[in-house]
Amino acid sequence: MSEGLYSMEAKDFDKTLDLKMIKPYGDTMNDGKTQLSFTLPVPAGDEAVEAAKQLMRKMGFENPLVVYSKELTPGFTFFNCYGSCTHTVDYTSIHVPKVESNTMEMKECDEYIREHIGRKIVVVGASTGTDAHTVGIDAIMNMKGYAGHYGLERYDMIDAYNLGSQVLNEDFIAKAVELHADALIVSQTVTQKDIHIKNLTELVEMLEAEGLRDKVILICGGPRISHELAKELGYDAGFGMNTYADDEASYIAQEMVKRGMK
Ligand code: B12
Repeated sequence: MSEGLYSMEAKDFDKTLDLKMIKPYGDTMNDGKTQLSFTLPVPAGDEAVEAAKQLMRKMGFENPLVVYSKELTPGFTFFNCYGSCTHTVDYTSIHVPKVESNTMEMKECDEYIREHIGRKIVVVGASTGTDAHTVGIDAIMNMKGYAGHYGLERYDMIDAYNLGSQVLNEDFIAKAVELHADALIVSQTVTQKDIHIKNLTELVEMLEAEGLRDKVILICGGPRISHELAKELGYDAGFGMNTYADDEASYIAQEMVKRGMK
């Protein structure tokens, strides 16, 4: 084989995996190769591309490369870029708080409720405040479910009430009281200007003011909700992306048993 680039063999590439110092992988281990995109509030042109590269260097990327840029609307340019990340993280020191329950399939969960609680659980759900997104709460509650996981309405041992979207916190609470809810589940999708924090906090405060907070299991969910955030806001549990009705029904049932709720 000739000298130069083509003489490189697999053995020449870095294959070191150090979990205490991980960084993005592109072609070879530890090359740091990353794709990112962003918009800058300047018109398209050479200066805009240079600004994007300088910004990437400040973000810790070596060899910044702008592979695509387009002015979206006058004065705002969008960039697709590549660069090599210079930072690493210690994967071995990471601890992510998670909901602690065993996820059971629907039939198993129904059986668990029948055996340990002996009556149907009442779950009231809504997408609250100004949030108009219904697909998330429907994925959890609708009879047909989502991605092969049946929703709560399908469970024999759960009475599920989906109130839809843009439900005011006061109306949500009133309905929960009327239906004698065991669990309240809230979906929040829009997080612009932290509207979800304000809305979720208001619900907790209203429940506390009415002396209801400790009487229900309170859960929130959505694409940008984590269990950690939910706990901080005063919820019992939080569920994010790629969670299904099974996760939530199992948590509610096991939590009710833990608390001795009959
Ligand atoms: C469809 C959609 C809409 C539709 C909603 C229709 C409907 N009936 O729901 C319409 C067009 C109305 C819409 C409007 C808006 N939207 Co919109 N929308 C989307 C879109 C494309 C998909 C969302 C979705 O349906 N996902 C699928 C579901 C299944 O996923 P999910 O919600 O994450 O749910 C899963 C988990 O999160 C979890 N989960 C969710 N809820 C709950 C609840 C509980 C209790 C539990 C346990 C679990 C759980 O379980 C689900 C299954 O795994 C997203 C972009 C995207 N691709 O995600 C933007 C997006 C959410 N929308 C966005 C925005 C900004 C808006 C508007 C404000 C736009 C505007 N300026 O008018 C308005 C909001 C109006 C309002 N008042 O709320 C932004 C939100 C950005 C942010 N960080 O806040 C997004 C991310 C788009 C973007 N990239 O900018 N939108």
